[in-house]
Amino acid sequence: PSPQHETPQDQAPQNQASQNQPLQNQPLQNIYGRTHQNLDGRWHYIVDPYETGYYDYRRKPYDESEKGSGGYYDDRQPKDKGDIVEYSFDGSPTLAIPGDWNSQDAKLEFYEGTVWMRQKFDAAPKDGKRYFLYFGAVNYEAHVYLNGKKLGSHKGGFTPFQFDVTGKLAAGSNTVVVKADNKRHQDEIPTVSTDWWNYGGITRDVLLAEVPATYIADYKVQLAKGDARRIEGYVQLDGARKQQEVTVTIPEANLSAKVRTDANGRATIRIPVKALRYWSPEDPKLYGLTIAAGGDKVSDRIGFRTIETRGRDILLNGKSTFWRGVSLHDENPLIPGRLRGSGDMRMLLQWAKDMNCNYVRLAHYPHSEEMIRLADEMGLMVWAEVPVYWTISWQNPATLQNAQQQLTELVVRDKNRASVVVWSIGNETPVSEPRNAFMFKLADTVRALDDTRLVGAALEVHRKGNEVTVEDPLADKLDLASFNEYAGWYWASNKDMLDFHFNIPYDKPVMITEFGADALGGFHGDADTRWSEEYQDQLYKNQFKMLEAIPGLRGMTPWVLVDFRSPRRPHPYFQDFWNRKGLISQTGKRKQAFHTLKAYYDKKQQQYQ
Ligand code: GCB
Repeated sequence: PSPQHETPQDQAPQNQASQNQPLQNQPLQNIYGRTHQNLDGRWHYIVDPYETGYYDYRRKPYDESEKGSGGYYDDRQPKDKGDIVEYSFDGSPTLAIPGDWNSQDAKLEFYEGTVWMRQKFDAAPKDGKRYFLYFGAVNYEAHVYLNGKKLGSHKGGFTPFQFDVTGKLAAGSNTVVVKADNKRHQDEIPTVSTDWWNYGGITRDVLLAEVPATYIADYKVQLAKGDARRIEGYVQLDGARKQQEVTVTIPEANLSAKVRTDANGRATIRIPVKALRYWSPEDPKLYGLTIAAGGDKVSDRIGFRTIETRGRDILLNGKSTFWRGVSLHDENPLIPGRLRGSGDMRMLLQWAKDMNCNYVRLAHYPHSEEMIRLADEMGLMVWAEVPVYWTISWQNPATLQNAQQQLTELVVRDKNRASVVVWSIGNETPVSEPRNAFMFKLADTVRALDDTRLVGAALEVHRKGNEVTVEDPLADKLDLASFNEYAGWYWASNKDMLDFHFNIPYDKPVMITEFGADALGGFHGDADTRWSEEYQDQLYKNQFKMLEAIPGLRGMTPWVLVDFRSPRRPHPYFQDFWNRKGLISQTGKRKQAFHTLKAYYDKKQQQYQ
């Protein structure tokens, strides 16, 4: 049984997707390309720190009792003047959805617990159609109720899920209630300690999708692994009549294919190509594509490119590249809060482009589908990651399942995006036998799901005297020698960091997934004064000297594009609960090191022209 995604009726076996079957309740591929109604907007909310709306006074969940009611999801009104109801969504305040709650109510800035949210919407369900209620992301555990009945639950704060609501929608007014709980737990993914704000709530879109009785549930259309001359993929139908003719067309490239799905609704696609404009950051060409089958039809915009490594080179469309990157969180510092729409997302990605980046590390968890689509369109390669971060419960099988589930949900969602070049299975996980076994399984999981992209992880370094090296059996399972190193900040300083040198014992491209220093924007001192812009700037200059001496250096994603909120950073003057390693300050102002990194990237671009 799946602890991550349960429905009352049936439960999903894990990792079905790797066996070429859709996940239970797997979201429709390309949800934005479907007929849908948007349920975003103002949702009434009730803060419920004791979970009074979920458990009765004997701590039994109402939704597991025979009556299945009594909880806040009933959205009950007093029957008459003698009736007692101790909650009311009507008259309770509202939150903008999508949007975390922490940034919308001062009382909730540090809150971790349960909040109930309610939205009403009108529906006109048609006979012969299927309906899905889709959530882009809810952090962390969501229980969802439609018209007082439970649809199911989902764990994992950054990936989408949906419920089949065919036959459950009322003609006219409907009520959806979500219980979101962002409490941290040791056995969850992520675990109790991280270095980012634990924003709670419905942080991405809520949509009601309508599809025909037989519908295109999923598809993959990408170049075959390392083969620029062949498009390869599949179409997966679901619903009433699974055996259908499927037409795939890419008109602008003069390509099309007709295939027939089997009894399981599955068809393989293979299309030979002669001439294509390959996707790259310099020319982020996307082709319009249409898939039609069994009365359903869906359109997408897809880029085609190959990505592979050869020795220490990374080849994009066969050409050696240097990845001029930066790391970023899903946070708008100007709110501050989670990104609320494509305007916020464009702002961050444009800041990266202003630094002459061709690449971003979307740390430390899946960012939104819209973000990846923007990267496709704007020409930024993407490192996509799951929140397997620091001290995970390596020995707990349910925790492993959870990590595999989140990884699967990420790959299932973004597998058609040319911008995604690396799946990252974790960050700074400390080497030990149980950890190695856990991480090896994640590497196997992701390779079984998608063999057309690189697999990475942000590893750690070890120091032996003045030598800095990577000693991690996980490195053998990865395509990149990728690691974080904090020379000059957490160890050594600007004065002595250049006494160290790197020795990276892998015949693989070296990718520095993090380095950095805190600087409070506008605070000035000399290059030895911690927290000053000058210190950060000098550290970047020293880093370039050290890193340039690594023979296999093929890219980096310094930490981090912009200052971000973190409960781990309480210093009253320099931090005030912000991590200050941004190249851009909390107010959007560029620090000195921004310009230094840009100048370095301009040079690297010339070198790799
Ligand atoms: C790291 C982590 C990152 C932190 C950063 C820091 O190694 O991967 O999440 O925010 O260091 O600032 O300490």
